[in-house]
Amino acid sequence: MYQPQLDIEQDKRQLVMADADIWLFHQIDTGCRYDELLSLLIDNICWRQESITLYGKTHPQPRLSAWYGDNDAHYSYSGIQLKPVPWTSTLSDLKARVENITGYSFNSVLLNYYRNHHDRMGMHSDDEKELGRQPVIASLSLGEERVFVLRHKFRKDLKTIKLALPSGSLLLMKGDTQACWKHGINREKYPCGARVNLTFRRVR
Ligand SMILES: O=C(O)CCC(=O)C(=O)O
Ligand SMILES: [Mn+2]
Repeated sequence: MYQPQLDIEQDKRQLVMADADIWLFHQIDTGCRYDELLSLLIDNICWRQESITLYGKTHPQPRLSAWYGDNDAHYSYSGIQLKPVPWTSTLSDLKARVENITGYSFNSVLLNYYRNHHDRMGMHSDDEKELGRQPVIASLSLGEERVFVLRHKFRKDLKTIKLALPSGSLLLMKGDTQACWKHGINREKYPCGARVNLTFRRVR
């Protein structure tokens, strides 16, 4: 497992990588216990299973997802058009906490629900034009620890990075990260519990 280098500040670490600007905050204050927040989100978010078309074939996505945000924060990826569901009090409270910690402001959040070890997310970059150049994405993980994989798009000499994302961690990706790296969540070999991930974004 890749060990990120410690930054001088106690609560966050910077990943030392070429062509990326990634920070990991441990155990952020979410205002309530992580397991309670996880159950609340699993029970109350309007989860959907979208279908994606790859090479002319349509498949259900191997996870559930939901898009919340300001009215005008429309987003599309892999041919899926997303109209935001309005902020709930839980999500706008989490957004304010994440903004406070990171110093960036967001107008939307994509939530992903990995129900078990089969659920996953393929390698991709969050580089849609709505996110602008050098998007800033803050990714909060709750529940089962899963492995976040990062692979450079062009440099074959750089090793694939595997980073464990524990419950309550916040991963901040900015700078050239999306332009130069792909990331994803692999399926796990052995059964595991549920995980919810929230990626706060700013859509233009
Ligand atoms: O679940 C994760 O940690 C990754 C989520 C992600 O990459 C995304 O929503 O674009
Ligand atoms: Mn992503």
